[in-house]
Amino acid sequence: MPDSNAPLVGIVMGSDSDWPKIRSVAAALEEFGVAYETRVMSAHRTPEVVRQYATTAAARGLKVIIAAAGGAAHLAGVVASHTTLPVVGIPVPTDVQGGLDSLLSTVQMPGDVPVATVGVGTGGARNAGLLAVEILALADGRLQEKLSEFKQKLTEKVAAKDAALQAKLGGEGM
Ligand code: RP5
Repeated sequence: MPDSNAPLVGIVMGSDSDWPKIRSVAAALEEFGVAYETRVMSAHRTPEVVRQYATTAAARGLKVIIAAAGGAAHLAGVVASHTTLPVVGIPVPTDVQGGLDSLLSTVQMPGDVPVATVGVGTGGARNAGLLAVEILALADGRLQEKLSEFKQKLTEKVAAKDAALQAKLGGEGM
């Protein structure tokens, strides 16, 4: 019998210094009850570990890999080169124009080796988690239902904010 607690998503990051900047990815997965594992490995400092991880991920039961790195951020691309699993890239914020270096080196993959790159920052990391949930939901009706509820709550939240703003402004406007 398959282990229902076995991780379905692998979160890998280039350094432990990345974790505080991307932990919203894990929070998103937890919201949906998706099991994940978290590892530090570097495309440049430990290339053999990355190769090993990516080439064995599918056989271990992972369905999606999320890879976060900053600067010369090649981790997601290298992981994608070694697996047929979908890979989501998180560009980690840096001091270089907020992480433009990370963004470009994650997103600008050559044709044939896709990396679904999210935005830089907390929202991007959260979206990486949500995208992984959406991928898993293609084959999981329970997750599809949770995603529909999530969308409905978003609608309600924004409607409440709109109503609050209307009340505060009291019909101001031109
Ligand atoms: C990248 O280098 C890591 O993903 C991290 O964003 C950056 C700096 O790593 P540390 O020097 O903090 O370990 O590979």
